[in-house]
Amino acid sequence: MTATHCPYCSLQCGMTLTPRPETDGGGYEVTGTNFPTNRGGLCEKGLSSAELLAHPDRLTTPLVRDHRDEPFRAATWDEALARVVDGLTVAQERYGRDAAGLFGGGGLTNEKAYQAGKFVRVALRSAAIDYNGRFCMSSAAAASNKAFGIDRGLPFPLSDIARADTVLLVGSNPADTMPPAMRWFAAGRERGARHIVVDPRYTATAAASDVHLQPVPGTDLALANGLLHLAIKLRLIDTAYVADRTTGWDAVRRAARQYWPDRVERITGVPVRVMERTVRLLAESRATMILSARGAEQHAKGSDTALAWINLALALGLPGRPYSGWATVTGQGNGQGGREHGQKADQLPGYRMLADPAARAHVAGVWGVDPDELPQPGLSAYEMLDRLGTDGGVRALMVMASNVVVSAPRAEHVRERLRSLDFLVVSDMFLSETAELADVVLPCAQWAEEEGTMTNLEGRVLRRRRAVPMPEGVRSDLEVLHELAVRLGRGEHFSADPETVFEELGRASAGGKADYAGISYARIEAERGVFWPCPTPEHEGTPRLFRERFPTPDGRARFHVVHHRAAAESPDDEYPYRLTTGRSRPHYQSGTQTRRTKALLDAEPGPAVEIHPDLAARLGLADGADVRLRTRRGSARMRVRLTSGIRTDTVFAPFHWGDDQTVNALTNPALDPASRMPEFKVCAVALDVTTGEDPGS
Ligand SMILES: Nc1nc2c(c(=O)[nH]1)N[C@H]1C(S)=C(S)[C@@H](COP(=O)(O)OP(=O)(O)OC[C@H]3O[C@@H](n4cnc5c(=O)[nH]c(N)nc54)[C@H](O)[C@@H]3O)O[C@H]1N2
Ligand SMILES: Nc1nc2c(c(=O)[nH]1)N[C@H]1C(S)=C(S)[C@@H](COP(=O)(O)OP(=O)(O)OC[C@H]3O[C@@H](n4cnc5c(=O)[nH]c(N)nc54)[C@H](O)[C@@H]3O)O[C@H]1N2
Ligand code: SF4
Ligand SMILES: [Mo]
Repeated sequence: MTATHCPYCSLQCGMTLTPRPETDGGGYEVTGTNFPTNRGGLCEKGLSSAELLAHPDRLTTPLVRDHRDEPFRAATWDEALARVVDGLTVAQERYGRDAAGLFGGGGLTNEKAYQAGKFVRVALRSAAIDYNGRFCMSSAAAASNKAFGIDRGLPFPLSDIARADTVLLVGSNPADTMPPAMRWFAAGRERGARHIVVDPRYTATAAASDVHLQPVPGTDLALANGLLHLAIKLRLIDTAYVADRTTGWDAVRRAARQYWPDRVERITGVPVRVMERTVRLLAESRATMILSARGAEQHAKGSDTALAWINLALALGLPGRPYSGWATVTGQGNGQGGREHGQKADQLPGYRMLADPAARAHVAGVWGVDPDELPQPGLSAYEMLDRLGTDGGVRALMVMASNVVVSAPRAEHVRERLRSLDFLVVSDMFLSETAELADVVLPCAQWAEEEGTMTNLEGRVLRRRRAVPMPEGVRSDLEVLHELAVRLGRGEHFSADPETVFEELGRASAGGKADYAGISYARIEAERGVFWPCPTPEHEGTPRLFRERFPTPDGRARFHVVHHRAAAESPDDEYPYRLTTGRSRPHYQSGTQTRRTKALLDAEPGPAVEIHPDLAARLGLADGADVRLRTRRGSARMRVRLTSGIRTDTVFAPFHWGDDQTVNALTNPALDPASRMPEFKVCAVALDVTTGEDPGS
């Protein structure tokens, strides 16, 4: 029996894997452990995760092919890696260094994320690296950095939620996306805490709360400004806090005048009296939290929206107060660590910036290279995908831990761009929809088969331990990157040993914002995780941030003036409804893993689009009917699920499915100017009633 952590979301629930006797079907029994975040709890995804370790679809040998229209054939690692090196170097010789690139993932361990960033900058000497976290945390990250000078999802331990008197969740549905976290919300409510949910749908999370605000998708910024306007009018501002701990209030106070309640009700659809009740609950409790997630952030104005809620939190004096503050709920398993160690286009380890000469000098020193050798910042995730195969774009791409054909916006276009590449290599445990397009597929180890560290939603660095042997034929991404570096003639700069890489990562991060220098494998083990920043072995780590000061040059948090604007696409005669997208409880992300898990597939065998019965009646759609969703970018087919919990002008669909059920065939790649986040959460859609078996034709 070995204690490790779940392969899926950022809660990183503690679990043990125990071999089950062959007489009992074999495989592994998964049990939740008493880790501080999940306290024994696991959701159905974690519980069923071990089924994939020995799944019949599991890749256990590299696959190659000479032409994309041929089937794959099994190859040796030697041949596959030789092809990868050849694909990358030929593209670089033909088109320049930046023609070879890597698309990474927030599910990768800290060690792998660090190694991926270093591999691209040092072994390939290319600028072309970004990752799927751009589609996840980037708006919240941009806002946190601007306002607080640091980007750590929760600036307090998860269990603090139980101690808050008022919690507002904006665009966050933990009852489905992090079920075991609900214990902390439930504990708060038992103490009498009030919970408020802002979501166009009446979610399971909303059902467990006291107040539900149901805005038009894409209007959270106006709502936050409207609440601020009311807080000023009702004299609820914490003026002492604003004076002592912040800058920029006067301009924000003036800007808030434009958000008088009637106007905000017209924009958002939230009644004035509900806004008044909300702002009183927020201001009049001793400990108040505002928690943000993808619903508010995955917009072309996602970073300004996050800033608007931060403005409200600062005006009410919340950040740094006990059991209070603004926070964002990180998503992927290593969504937090994945954004700290340099797999982002503009970033170096320790959350340093690639364009900063001092940062370049420090990291180049640790890497043993000349700072001038390091490339400058490259393109963000969608921009990289959009330009694949074009002049100045990437021609040979490695995809590691992302299934972009399903999860990137405007997915059909992304598929076309991938097809236009000279060379595509995908590392995955399964033949994902993206791997199906590749020239070379590398079979990677699964979470429980290798050592590494993850940084959970609280900024707690934890050890994901090897619990089971790695099947023959697969390799860890860490080893693969090391071996490729060796073959590219840069092997002396790389290691394949996780602990060695972690120690180097610590040195590279030293003095940076996300400082891991004092964290070691032994400490993580002994202390059940260590919170960064942790600059020295003597430092105890930092569970709570902002107590005395903010990590800005003057120690103060910064207000920012932000204004409402319409979504990039609004409903019209041709596309009359709003589509928003997100998650359903049994499935995870692009579905590569959970669509292969029996219990999860039984629980939800296909995607369902949620439609209000009034809208359905107007369209003549019955529950369970087939419907085709159509936008300016493409179409997708789905089953109808009637629910009176959704707005009548909005439909919701999950993005966990591929082929002609790919929701991202529909979504709008309009990008946030600061974070480069696509507008996953709102676009204009038409619903076509279909008949029978093949609604597409
Ligand atoms: N079951 C499951 N759990 C997961 C994942 C998964 O794929 N499946 N993925 C993990 C990852 S990577 C992430 S990032 C997290 C995401 O976790 P969440 O952010 O909780 O999940 P989402 O479903 O994307 O979005 C949350 C809510 O936003 C609402 N919403 C949509 N548009 C708007 C809007 O304009 N404004 C507001 N206020 N709300 C809106 C949706 O109705 C939805 O209920 O979940 C993690 N956990
Ligand atoms: N419409 C819409 N689209 C969205 C979102 C939305 O809300 N709506 N949410 C966005 C968000 S928040 C996110 S995080 C993205 C996520 O979307 P993706 O980036 O596609 O994430 P996953 O499905 O987790 O992809 C992980 C892939 O890597 C494989 N994998 C898992 N672990 C490893 C590993 O250690 N190494 C390697 N090499 N492979 C591994 C898995 O089998 C899977 O195929 O989707 C985004 N797309
Ligand atoms: S909540 Fe997240 S970490 Fe916990 S078991 Fe479920 S998927 Fe795994
Ligand atoms: Mo995410």
